[in-house]
Amino acid sequence: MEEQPVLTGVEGRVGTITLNRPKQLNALDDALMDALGEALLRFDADESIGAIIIGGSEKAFAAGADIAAMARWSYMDVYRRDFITRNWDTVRRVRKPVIAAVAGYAMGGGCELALACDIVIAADTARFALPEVRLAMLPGAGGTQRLPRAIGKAKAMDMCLSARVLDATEADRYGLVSRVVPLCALRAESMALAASIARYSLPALMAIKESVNRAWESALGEGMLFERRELHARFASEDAKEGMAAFLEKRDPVFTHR
Ligand code: DAK
Repeated sequence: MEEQPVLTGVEGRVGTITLNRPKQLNALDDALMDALGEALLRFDADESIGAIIIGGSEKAFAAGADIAAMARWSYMDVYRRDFITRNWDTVRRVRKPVIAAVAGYAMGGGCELALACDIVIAADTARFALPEVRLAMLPGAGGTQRLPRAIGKAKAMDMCLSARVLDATEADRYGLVSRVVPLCALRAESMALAASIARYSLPALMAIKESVNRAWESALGEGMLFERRELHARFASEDAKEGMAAFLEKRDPVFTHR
């Protein structure tokens, strides 16, 4: 029987997605990206899910776009099929928090996929690089755009132009990842973080995610205005009333995600 390119699971309010082409180091081909997008959208639509984790194997989160597939394509193939935009951008449509749990290689498109997630937890074995220049390609799934915003122009240029590989400690120092944990703790730490996030009010999480992304993608004035409107909108939320009442009554809040 053919292997599923991604495996999914549910633990409490957390949806897990595991990239599953271990022999190809989770190289991202169309079948995998289609399946990943489908799983992300399914969890995003599922009322019982509050946060999503994307992980890979111990050796590789993902070693990039599938070079064997790309080697066969012409300009017309990728233009007409809208390569990348068609199925790689799905992660950007997800409104719930998405955590990348990265062990081993996060190369090229694998690094870009991690960058497109909201939080990156790296095992101490994680290795990040945008080595497309070695193929005479370029990081075309957001690498030249998200990386400078995440770690600054100088370091992004260094990574994109020299194919330099960052270890987990450097990636942490540069702000590419949120935390580094021992490999043996990656799964448990990612799950604990996701579960703690998923306990909060879902509309509040979605509003926070949207506001932070607005900061990332717009000028400060625009972002501040957006944040203010999102804050005002919290006053229409049942959970916000409950959260404040619970604080004043010195008890735990019971959120209904409304
Ligand atoms: N694609 C296909 N197969 C891959 C692969 C990849 N990216 N990475 C590894 N594999 C396969 C290998 O071919 C090998 O297969 P077999 O020979 O066993 O059949 C198997 O996985 C194990 O790999 P290695 O034998 O190489 O394993 P090592 O431990 O020795 O080395 C490595 C691990 C990660 C250092 C090495 O595999 C490596 O350098 N892989 C390639 C990394 C890379 O260059 N990644 C960037 C891919 S390019 C675009 C938008 C986006 C992109 C491009 C265009 N446009 C909008 C136009 C994005 C491009 C990329 O991501």
